Amino acid sequence: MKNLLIAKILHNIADILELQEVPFKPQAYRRAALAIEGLTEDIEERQQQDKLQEIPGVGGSIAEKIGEIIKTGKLQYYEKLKKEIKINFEELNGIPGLGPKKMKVLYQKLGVQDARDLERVIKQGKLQNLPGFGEETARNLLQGIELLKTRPKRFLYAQVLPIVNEMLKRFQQYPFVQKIEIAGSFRRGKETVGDLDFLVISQQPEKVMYAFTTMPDVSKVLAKGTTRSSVVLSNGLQIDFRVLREKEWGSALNYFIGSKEHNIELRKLALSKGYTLSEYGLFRLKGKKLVAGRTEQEIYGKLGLQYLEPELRENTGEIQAAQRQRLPKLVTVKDINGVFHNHSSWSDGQNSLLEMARKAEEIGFKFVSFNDHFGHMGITNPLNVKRLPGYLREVEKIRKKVGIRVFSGVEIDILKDGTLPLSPAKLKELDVVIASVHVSQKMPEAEMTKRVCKALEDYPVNILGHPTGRLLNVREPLALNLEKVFEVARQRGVFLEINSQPPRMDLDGLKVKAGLQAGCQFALSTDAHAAGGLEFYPLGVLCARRGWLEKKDVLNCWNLRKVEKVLEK
Ligand code: DGT
Ligand code: CA
Ligand code: CA
Ligand code: ZN
Repeated sequence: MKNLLIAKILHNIADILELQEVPFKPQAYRRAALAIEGLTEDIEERQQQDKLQEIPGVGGSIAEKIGEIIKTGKLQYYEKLKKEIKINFEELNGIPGLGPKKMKVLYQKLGVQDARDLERVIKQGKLQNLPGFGEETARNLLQGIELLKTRPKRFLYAQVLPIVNEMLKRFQQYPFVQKIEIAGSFRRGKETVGDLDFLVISQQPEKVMYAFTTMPDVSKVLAKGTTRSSVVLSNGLQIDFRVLREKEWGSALNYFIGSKEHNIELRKLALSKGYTLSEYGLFRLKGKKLVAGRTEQEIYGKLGLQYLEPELRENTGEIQAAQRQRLPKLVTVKDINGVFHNHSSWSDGQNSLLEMARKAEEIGFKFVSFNDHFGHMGITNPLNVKRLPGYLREVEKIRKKVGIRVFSGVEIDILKDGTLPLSPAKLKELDVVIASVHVSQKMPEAEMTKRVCKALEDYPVNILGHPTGRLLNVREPLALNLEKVFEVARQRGVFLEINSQPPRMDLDGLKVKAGLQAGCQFALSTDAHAAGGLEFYPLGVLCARRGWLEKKDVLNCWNLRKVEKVLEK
């Protein structure tokens, strides 16, 4: 699961070397980074089998660096490079629209070292006069900086997932750890997390805290005690660790899974029933006798509630539903029979259709749907009327080579005026039509809403792709009246996409719930641009669960015959 982290570091190295005008090396790092993104298996397995160097672009020196990242989570060479260049590379690189070439010009001509410098030169009107920049670039960069400043520093779920898994593995191995679980927003499956919260049972808390505060990737110890410690990792992520007693495990787990809003409601309910609830247990108000605390089930039970899955605990009506025994039976990862919306090298993907299909089969899917870009966009190498027949023929060939159902289709641009660049008749020949907004993303709400609704009304669309268009930490959602869009989608039988790509997770749980209440149904997509991307479908399942969905609400859980039938246009 470290594939993406490693690819990211190698990409950044390529960028820095490019900035330093080092010849050839940047391309080598770039090539290795792209190959690792497209890898169909866990890179750690490759390393264990001593097969890193079979990856295209990976020679002895890069293989060694990959090993270091796997072992320590970071790379000395990269840290050194970052110090060598006089600019805050990661900060500048986080500004949308700013690449190494521009960074270099900005540093050489205007001495820009970080986002603050950049903001200053734009406001002074100095940047606009540089060759290759201009007013529009200045405006976009300024907007990007604003976004950086106003957003709290939160980590993507997928970014911290390998860290969580590694921590669990590491601590489960220690003989002095009886039990360890992750709580907080991560446990609730939120798209981003502020920090990580672990809970531990141990008879030797000193040993636990020593092991925790001396982990290889710790850059700072914020607090160290026997019941509670906090550290910051080199990437800036804070981790809280608490050691508990067994009799309070359930109540502590309940408290620290949260959310805070859920906790507050639950305490109110407890009080109304003559109890008080805290992280130490559920107590009778009179006499303070402990009534429950070992397990969460016990606590919810005493309060007259069904057990609540962590994903539901956001105080959006779950406690009332649990009182009436009306909680949904949430969809699970195992229920997903296949995934929609995947890209191949026919547009902007890294792997061939066959490689993607084989990976889907290996994961155990019963079907996979290919939806390469179709439209006018330059950057994504989209399909067009001329290339479409060849694409469909290739999909046809793939069908004979794998043992799963392969759907053909496109992800087609919803143009500015709400039309699609392919006729309804042609679209009907495809198995799966996904329509998405990629171009002209800045439009007033009324116009944008009309545009999206028009596309769904005038064309045979199966799925509305990444409905809000928001990219976590990078791009705000489209100005869109979702209520209206949901209504049209429901009338037209268009499935709302739950996109599993790490920076998307779009629709998110809350919006999924709103769509469900509006009577819509959902399709889960991976939006994979490399074979490895197919593995992120559990992220979409988290959104579905946070949105209260059951199997019947998610197309991917239906049997194949029913899926084929409902896709007919
Ligand atoms: P995050 O870290 O911002 O993504 O969100 P959480 O939910 O992980 O929040 P965090 O780490 O501050 O605290 C973990 C849990 O502890 C939180 O979900 C609920 C509980 N908690 C924290 N502060 C309070 C509080 O002031 N009141 C109550 N009732 N619970 C709290
Ligand atoms: Ca947290
Ligand atoms: Ca915390
Ligand atoms: Zn898209």
